[in-house]
Amino acid sequence: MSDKQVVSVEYVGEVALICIDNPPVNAGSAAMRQGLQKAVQEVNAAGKAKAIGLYCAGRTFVAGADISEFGKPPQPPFMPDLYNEVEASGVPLVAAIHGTALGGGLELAVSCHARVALPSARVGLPEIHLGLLPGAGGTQRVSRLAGIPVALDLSLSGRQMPAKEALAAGIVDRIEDGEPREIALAAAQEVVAGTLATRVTRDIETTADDAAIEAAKAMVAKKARGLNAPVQAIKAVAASTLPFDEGLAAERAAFMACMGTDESRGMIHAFFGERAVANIPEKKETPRDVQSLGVIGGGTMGSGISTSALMAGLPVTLIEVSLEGLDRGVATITANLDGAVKRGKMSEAKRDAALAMLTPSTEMEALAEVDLVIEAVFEKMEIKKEIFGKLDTICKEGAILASNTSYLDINEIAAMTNRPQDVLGLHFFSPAHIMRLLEVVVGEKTEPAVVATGFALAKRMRKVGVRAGVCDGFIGNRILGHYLKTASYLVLDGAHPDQVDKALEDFGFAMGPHRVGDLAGLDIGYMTRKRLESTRPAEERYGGAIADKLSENGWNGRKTGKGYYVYEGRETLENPDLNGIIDAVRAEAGITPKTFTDEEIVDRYMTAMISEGARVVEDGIALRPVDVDVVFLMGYGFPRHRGGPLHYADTIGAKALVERIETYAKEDAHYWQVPALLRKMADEGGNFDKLNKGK
Ligand code: T1G
Repeated sequence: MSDKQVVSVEYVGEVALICIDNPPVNAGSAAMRQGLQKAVQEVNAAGKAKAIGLYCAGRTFVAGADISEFGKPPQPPFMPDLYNEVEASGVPLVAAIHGTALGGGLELAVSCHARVALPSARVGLPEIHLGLLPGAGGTQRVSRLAGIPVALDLSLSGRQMPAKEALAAGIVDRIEDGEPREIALAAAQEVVAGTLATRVTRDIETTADDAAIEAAKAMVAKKARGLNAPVQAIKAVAASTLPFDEGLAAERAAFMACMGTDESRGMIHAFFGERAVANIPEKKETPRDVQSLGVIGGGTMGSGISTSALMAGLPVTLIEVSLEGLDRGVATITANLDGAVKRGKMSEAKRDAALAMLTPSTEMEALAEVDLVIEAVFEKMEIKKEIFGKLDTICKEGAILASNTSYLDINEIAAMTNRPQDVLGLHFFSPAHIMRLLEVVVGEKTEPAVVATGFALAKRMRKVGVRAGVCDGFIGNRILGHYLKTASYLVLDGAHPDQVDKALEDFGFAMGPHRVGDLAGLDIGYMTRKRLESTRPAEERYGGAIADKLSENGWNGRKTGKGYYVYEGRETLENPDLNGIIDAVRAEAGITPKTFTDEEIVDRYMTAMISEGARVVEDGIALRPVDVDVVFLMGYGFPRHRGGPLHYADTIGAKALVERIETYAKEDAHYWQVPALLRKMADEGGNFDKLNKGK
């Protein structure tokens, strides 16, 4: 796009208006930067204007640097230099902020000489979500305008600050409602009239606040253990007490210490990945209109799904077999909504309106007119088949019938109806009103428009839909089932559950697999192992003996107060009976325990996850490697700065992964097999990133 289309200048009396029009979010691309530089220089040279109103077309003020340009050769003018030029402009600029002025967008606004925001506008420095920090003067200018605590808060949280708060903090000078162009014009005219004061931000002195800096360091050491960007961001903000140019240089150094790191690359991959997964073969299909939902089952999942739908403004008819079950479901939904109000996610009025859209019933006939039904009952195929047979006779023609099953065969369920084309899987993750992942499981006969409807529903419910094919466990649980065996083999062979958990938490997982098992309930894994017992290949090493003994003792984790750990109130303690169980199982299996380093624990665990992830892509269950990454980032607590298992695999390299698997295979050739895709990559120098780009 040429400069003139991206940035334009018009004159109204003694005022110039500069408009940035760079859809979709007015990102600070090279064309935008070049256009803005030219426009500011042009207005100063022309000498016709006494003030400049700066605004953006479209839905938002500048939403930041153009992330798609990262990693490419940078083109001048570079943002920090450009914003210094804006600040040095002889003709003062006033920014009219609407939508979200984020990152380089807020940095542009604070390099202007005054700022007016629309009431709905929000400002922020979300670079931390990309493993970066504000790199165009944001840490220096926000500190000067609003103080070091606010600059730390925005740089470290990456949150979006509402206009009213930004006004109180001193980041914006006024709040006015109206169209951005009109706001920019009126504000510039006020600058000329002297009724809107202007300031050169760099000339403002930052008040030192060592206590805030130290508190931020302590918080980051605890909450962002091992991450680089937060540490660098604090350094940059602390430098804002130096003379401006020294502080700016310190910020630049801190920024460059983050740019291009694996941490930043991983988080940028996650940012684009969450959007890339919407690129499905059915993208062009017209989704069916969904204005009402039916949910069958008021248990944890059914009530979570209902909550999420109600929060998205969708009426829900909730079906339970008994009044008692129905009351429990309604009570859980009410509690979920009350929690959302407490977390500030919704107003009380919105909560009441949501509850008013809930219709509980014990009669499935109440679903006759809904547009889409989500079955969320017990994970037993027989029960699901019976329900879908009934739904087929009750629901109107064109109604979509979805199952929330987490691993069962959607084709088998669809075969119970005369409308297999209208059947798909919508696999939510618990808690369903909080977790953003939704696996959209496509059956052999699922119609493309029905797949598109699943994705449209995901977006409506503010979830990220990932397309999955049909197999046991789809994408996430299939891979989970594989790599959890590695955790159990490690414990059988000598590692302690707590050591495995700690090693993986140091790698970045929020919780290690044993703590997760205790949280979810060890009985779930127990039932899965029993379900699969008859199909387990004879040559497969059984890793479930220790977990079986825990469940057989009734120790199923948090809900029973004891599992791998003991739970007393908020305390998580060692289970004194665990070592005895482990020793007995090892002795019975004739295992002489050996020690494992934390590094080897992580290597084995991650290699197993990567291997099954590669097979899921090979088998076409996931469309691309990035789809596997997004499933694990959004559904399994995978550390975001690692970008997901297959993005992380590229930092190890296919050759090294193949060598690892071949080494491990000497112990267990059945479990450790080199996926064909990985072998091909190793032989041809490929990687998952190239595969994402279709190379
Ligand atoms: N650069 C390039 N493309 C971007 C973009 C960006 N900054 N932000 C969004 N897009 C694309 C996005 O990929 C999608 O593309 C489309 O715009 C709509 O986005 C020097 C270094 C602004 C709140 O981190 O938070 O400034 O999929 O679906 O839900 O200090 O986008 O349609 O092809 O998300 O309405 C800092 C990131 C950059 C902001 C809008 N800024 N963006 O949300 O739409 S680093 C950010 C967002 C920086 C400086 C530093 C959100 C949004 P497509 P969307 P949305």
